[in-house]
Amino acid sequence: MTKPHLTIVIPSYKEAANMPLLLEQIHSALGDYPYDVLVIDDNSPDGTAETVRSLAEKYPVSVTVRKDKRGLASAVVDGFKLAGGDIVAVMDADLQHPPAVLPRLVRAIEAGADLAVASRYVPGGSVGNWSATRRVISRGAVILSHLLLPSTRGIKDPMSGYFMLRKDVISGIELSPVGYKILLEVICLGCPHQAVEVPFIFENRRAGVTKLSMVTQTDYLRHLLSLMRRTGEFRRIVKFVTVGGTGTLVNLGLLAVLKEWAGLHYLVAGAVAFEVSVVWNFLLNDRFTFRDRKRPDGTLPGRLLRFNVTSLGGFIIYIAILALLTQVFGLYYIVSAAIGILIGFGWNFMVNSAWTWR
Ligand SMILES: Nc1nc2c(ncn2[C@@H]2O[C@H](COP(=O)(O)OP(=O)(O)OP(=O)(O)O)[C@@H](O)[C@H]2O)c(=O)[nH]1
Ligand SMILES: [Mg+2]
Repeated sequence: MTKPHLTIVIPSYKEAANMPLLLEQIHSALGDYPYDVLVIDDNSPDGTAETVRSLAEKYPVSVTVRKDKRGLASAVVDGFKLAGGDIVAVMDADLQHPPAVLPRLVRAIEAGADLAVASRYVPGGSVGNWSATRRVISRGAVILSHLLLPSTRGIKDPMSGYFMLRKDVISGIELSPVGYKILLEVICLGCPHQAVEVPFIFENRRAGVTKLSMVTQTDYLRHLLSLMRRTGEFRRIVKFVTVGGTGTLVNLGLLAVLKEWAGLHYLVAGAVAFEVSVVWNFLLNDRFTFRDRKRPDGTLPGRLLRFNVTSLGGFIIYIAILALLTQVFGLYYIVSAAIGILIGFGWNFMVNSAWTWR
């Protein structure tokens, strides 16, 4: 059986000094596997393109030179468009992404994965000798993406710049490189069916200097927001807040009715009103906010039970604040209840998003 052709896309800017060793290492790593290398260079003044052209006699490599410096992510997107292989890999030019990992990525794809990520954050992988600051920023960035973009949660290193995919993962999707974390776009918009991670150790830059600065940190936040918008996660938050608003009205209305007309003690009325609004919120969120997220094994009563259990924390907060503000601070009980609902709200969103409709 013929092996699917692999195209390796390498964005480059001022990487002439790294090209000979990079191409040699790729070649010896892949042996006789059918591949070609596509360097997307932004008109580097150090002769990167000329160096690559001279190496084309020895290796299956070509270079596309773009007239102006449009950045790393857009270079990768252009590379995707030009790549002829059924499998496409992306890696840096500075040997921080060791070519020796390529065969393991290929094997993962051959074994059925449609996305194979070279990962610094699975056992066996590491960020090498990064400073503590850079480690913390990188970890924080991963946590933020897991929190805000649910489809990245299964991947420990969604920020990696070193990965391989089957071409059909990205065919027909509109990649918009706001930041330079192109893998985030691929995960969130390409919706790979089977993503695996292969450990690697992030090496020191071989030659040349870094091109990415702190500006990229704000780019990263803009990128996350843009992906939240494009994947519908923003709309989900708006829906959750809307449902919460109606639940609050149900809660406060019922509390007033039970206390004023039925004559219940305000804490008993509050407890009943709370449970009714919990079920109310659950049914609306289940049908509306998280409709796409039901797990195959989850049944409605099962999710309702989870929702009740997770709302227990909110319930305790609510009753405590209702009693405290009314009894100790002398607030009108409806006002105390409204404040209690508000404070339990953020907690409930986090827990339910992470557990009930994971
Ligand atoms: N085409 C193109 N490639 C770029 C641009 N900026 C960076 N690159 C390439 O993208 C890859 C990653 O850039 P680096 O500067 O190594 O970024 P980094 O790895 O986060 O930083 P270091 O750890 O300091 O190397 C390298 O292959 C760069 O040559 C650009 O504007 N255009
Ligand atoms: Mg680098």
